[in-house]
Amino acid sequence: MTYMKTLSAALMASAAMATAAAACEVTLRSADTHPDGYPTIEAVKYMGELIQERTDGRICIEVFHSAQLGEERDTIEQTRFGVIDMTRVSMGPFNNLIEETKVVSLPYIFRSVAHMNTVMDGPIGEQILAAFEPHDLIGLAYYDAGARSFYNSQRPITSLADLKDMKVRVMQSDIFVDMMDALGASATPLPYGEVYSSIQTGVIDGAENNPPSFESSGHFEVAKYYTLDEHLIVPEALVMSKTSFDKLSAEDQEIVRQAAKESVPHMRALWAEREKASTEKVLAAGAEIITDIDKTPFIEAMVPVYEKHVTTDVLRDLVERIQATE
Ligand code: GTR
Repeated sequence: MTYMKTLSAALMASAAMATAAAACEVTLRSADTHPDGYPTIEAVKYMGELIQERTDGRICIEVFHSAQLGEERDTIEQTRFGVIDMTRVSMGPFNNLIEETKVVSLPYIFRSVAHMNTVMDGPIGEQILAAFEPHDLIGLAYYDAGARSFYNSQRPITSLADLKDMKVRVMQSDIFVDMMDALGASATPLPYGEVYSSIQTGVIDGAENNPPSFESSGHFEVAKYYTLDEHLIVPEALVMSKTSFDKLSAEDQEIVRQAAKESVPHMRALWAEREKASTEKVLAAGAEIITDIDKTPFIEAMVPVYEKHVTTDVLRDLVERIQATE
């Protein structure tokens, strides 16, 4: 291509983009802590494409990745107050705000990721989504986040004894602090963005997460021992500000809800691919993945956590129904 042709092609492309952007009467700003390309980000972008198509370009979503709009606790607050329109976060940081979310954050409450998906796709998932509304949030969908396991910079964990007295970062929820206590370790609740440097400088020994986060955060570079004890299977939530939702017509609200629903299978497919790719990447970089671990003592140690946190009839009923779900 000649210089002039390249230039006019570039000008036409930017004019087309400007027209598309101008056509968006409403741009919903959505926050996420993960880097661009992560399955949750791509799923919300996909949802945005569906919405744009179905509203003839009137409504768009702009995804702000890499915690550009803040850490999860902040984006939840900002979404409640309508400063941000949407946020995609783990259910963990909701625990101290919305009682029902505690149930899905209990260690070993789900027998497998498939069990979690069945529960969240059914009436229990619906009940928990509805619990967001009194807190000025509209629960739109659940995403998959696999299972979370421990990693650290010190030694391979093959039993509870190896975990003893280790300083481990957890998400900011009392359940996770009590979980670490029950396991004989010491919990350090921190925002996600502070974990890398805290391990690197020795403020903490490690953290816990799923393989895609272990990889995309770079934590594997500073904490190479990763033990697949799978103590938490916490679903992720995509929530919208009630203030922003109420501004949409009933028809547009339905389009948003439906597009969120349709983004779920797309997300799950991306998740499966990413889990595999992340595992390969960390192994190639020298991480050690310990799979030979007896989970029984870990599961048994959780009794006091359930006793302390499952304290109301609503929570007891949810726990029983989850356990009874095949
Ligand atoms: C990730 C999750 C994030 C965030 C992060 C954390 O797996 O997708 O939403 O919760 O873990 O540990 O803070």
